[in-house]
Amino acid sequence: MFDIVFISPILTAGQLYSDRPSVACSRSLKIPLAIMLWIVPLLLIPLCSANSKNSSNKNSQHGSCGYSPCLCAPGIPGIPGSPGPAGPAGTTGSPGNNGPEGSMGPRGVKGDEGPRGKQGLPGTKRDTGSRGPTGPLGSKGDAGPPGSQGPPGPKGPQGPSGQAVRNWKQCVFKNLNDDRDSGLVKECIFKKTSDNTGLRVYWSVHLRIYNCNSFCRRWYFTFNGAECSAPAAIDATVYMNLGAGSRINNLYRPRHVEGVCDKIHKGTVRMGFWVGNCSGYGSADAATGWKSVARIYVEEVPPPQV
Ligand SMILES: *[C@@H]1O[C@H](CO)[C@@H](O)[C@H](O)[C@H]1NC(C)=O
Ligand SMILES: CC(=O)N[C@H]1CO[C@H](CO)[C@@H](O)[C@@H]1O
Repeated sequence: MFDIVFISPILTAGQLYSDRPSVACSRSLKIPLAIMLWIVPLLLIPLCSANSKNSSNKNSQHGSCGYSPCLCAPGIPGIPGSPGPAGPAGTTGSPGNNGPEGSMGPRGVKGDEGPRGKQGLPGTKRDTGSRGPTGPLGSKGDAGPPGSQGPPGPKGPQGPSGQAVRNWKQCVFKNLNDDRDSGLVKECIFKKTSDNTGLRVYWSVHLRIYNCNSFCRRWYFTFNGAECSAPAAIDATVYMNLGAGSRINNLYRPRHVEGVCDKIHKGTVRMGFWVGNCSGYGSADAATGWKSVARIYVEEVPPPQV
């Protein structure tokens, strides 16, 4: 009741100064409401304090002094007024400060591969550098294992014809017993293979002259009917100074007639063994071969040294 009593005069004053009562009423109500919110508590405070003092201290002077007005019970609070209209928009505030830096975001996914770049220009050729120094000789390596045996090589070309294969022949005559005093005793046919080679020949047999004094017989070779002339004849002689009458001898002795004749053409060569006169001596009794084998040996030999 006290509150309303005090507020009413204020409202009345507001109405008195207003030209339009209706509007002024709402206006007067509005302003006092804000003021009331201030004034009511101010008015209540002393009342409450007086009551509290009363209740707290019975012996105080105020308690006894203000006891009578506090007999009135406090009124019920008034009905709150309706809210006023929204005020005009405030001016734009100044921009605030920059906030703190945020934490690093998650790693992005890998992008697609870019297109292939264009081919670059060809580089310029540089001059050849100078030769470097020869390096030191390396150490000798270990010996490798022996290799397997290779296949046999091809057959080589035939070498030149030499005298490795000897060309020779012998003609043998058993129990010849040729008693002629002159003429051809025997022949042996030989095949000579070269013009440059020589022919080595010999005759080996028993020869004899008989019943004569100072007589001689000669045995010799012929080649195709002619005695050797390169270098000379191949012959032998048997001479006896005394061998007739009381000094008769019948001397069969082995004889050997041998030599080499050059410059005989290749081909067939008729080797002849003859008996005849010694130069300067007449005929005499001769015999060739007796109870033994007579032989003519022929061999083609290389040319002599120069
Ligand atoms: C051998 O000598 C005899 C006697 O002197 C002679 O009659 C004969 O013609 C000679 N033979 C040859 C081939 O010269
Ligand atoms: C109304 C009221 O609270 N009165 C009090 C005043 O003080 C006396 C003494 O303390 C109290 O007994 C009363 O109740």
